Amino acid sequence: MLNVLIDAMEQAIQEVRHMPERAVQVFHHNDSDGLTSGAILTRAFERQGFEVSRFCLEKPYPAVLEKVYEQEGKTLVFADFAGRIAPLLSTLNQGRNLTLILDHHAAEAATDPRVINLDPDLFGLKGDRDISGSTTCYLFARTMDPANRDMAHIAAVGAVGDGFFVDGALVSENREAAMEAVQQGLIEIRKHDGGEQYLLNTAEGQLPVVEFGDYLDVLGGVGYYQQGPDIGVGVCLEGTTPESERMVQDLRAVRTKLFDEEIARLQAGALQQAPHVQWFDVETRFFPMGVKMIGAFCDAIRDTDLIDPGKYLAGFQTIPDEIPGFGAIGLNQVKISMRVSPAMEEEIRAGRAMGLNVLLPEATTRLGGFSDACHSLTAATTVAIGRQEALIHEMETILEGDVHG
Ligand SMILES: [Mn+2]
Repeated sequence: MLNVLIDAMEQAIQEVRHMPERAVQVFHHNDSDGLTSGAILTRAFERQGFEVSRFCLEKPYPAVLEKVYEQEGKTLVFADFAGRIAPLLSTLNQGRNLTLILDHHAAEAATDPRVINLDPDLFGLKGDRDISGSTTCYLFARTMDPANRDMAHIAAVGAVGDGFFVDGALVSENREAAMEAVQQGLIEIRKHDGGEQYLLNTAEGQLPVVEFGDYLDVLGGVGYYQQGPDIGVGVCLEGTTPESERMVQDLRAVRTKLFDEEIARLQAGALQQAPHVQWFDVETRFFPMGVKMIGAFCDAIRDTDLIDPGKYLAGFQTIPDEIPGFGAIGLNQVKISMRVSPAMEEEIRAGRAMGLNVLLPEATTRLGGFSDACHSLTAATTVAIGRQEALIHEMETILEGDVHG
């Protein structure tokens, strides 16, 4: 229920106000929903006189969380991730810091009273339909101060960026935020046959929100290790600048160049073949792009004649031992992203082939890796560097067992 969520936000805000330091640390995701979430929270807390330290993370890696929770007496806010790992944060926190979670993914309740999970999933709202991370942060900001209504359009950008539409239109709380922005003259909604188009009214004219979401995704994903997220948060709050325009253009060119070089390597025989899985390892060649790019690259090649349409596709990318703004950290992990061809997509949908949401987490767990976002047709996890072949081998073992069992 929305009322219960707002009440819980109200109480959490009281707790924040009772903290001895007027300072918060905001940790947020690097896609368009995550950047808009970070922007909304930063401005809302600053308006209340808080000093805000903002950190953009591609994933809430356990090693990063352990370092964060070496602190004591701080106010920590997680946005657009961490809803599901509230029990882990509780274990790390042990009552020592005030932790707020403003996520919208499937969530679990916290077990430490000083970890307050405000994920709407725990309050009967659907995070893949009704409410984005940005809209969750917007509701929180508005509860803190009604003046934060002027960020409704930023919430709508995040909601469109995450792409959760019903019959081509935003619904529920996401729609409320968009309508508020329409009333303020910051967004225009155009109806068409397939649903609605959302347009941002800017000083330079109208900009489709879908395009602006992609702009933010490039800054946060491709530009992750080059201050892209900082530029992206600035763009959410102040609009685009010549600097941001130049950066997005450069980042798109870098992405094209690095993808083309990798395609050439695959054409030259870099794609390795196991019985059911074809795989490759870009190692550190995608740097300085973020590790979201290995998934984007798999997407780009999954329907080409580079790959065998009858096998699963897996790509590895080494995760740098560095979090921008946070410093060096020994992650020692490699990310694996998996996709399938359109033909295999049909097999999985029909239940004739194992979904990636079963295959990859199972193999990853056997190697003591970290599973986060796994769906039946797209999945990604991390394992220790050097375990790439072992992971492929585990998947083959699981698939053999499935075939003969
Ligand atoms: Mn999101």
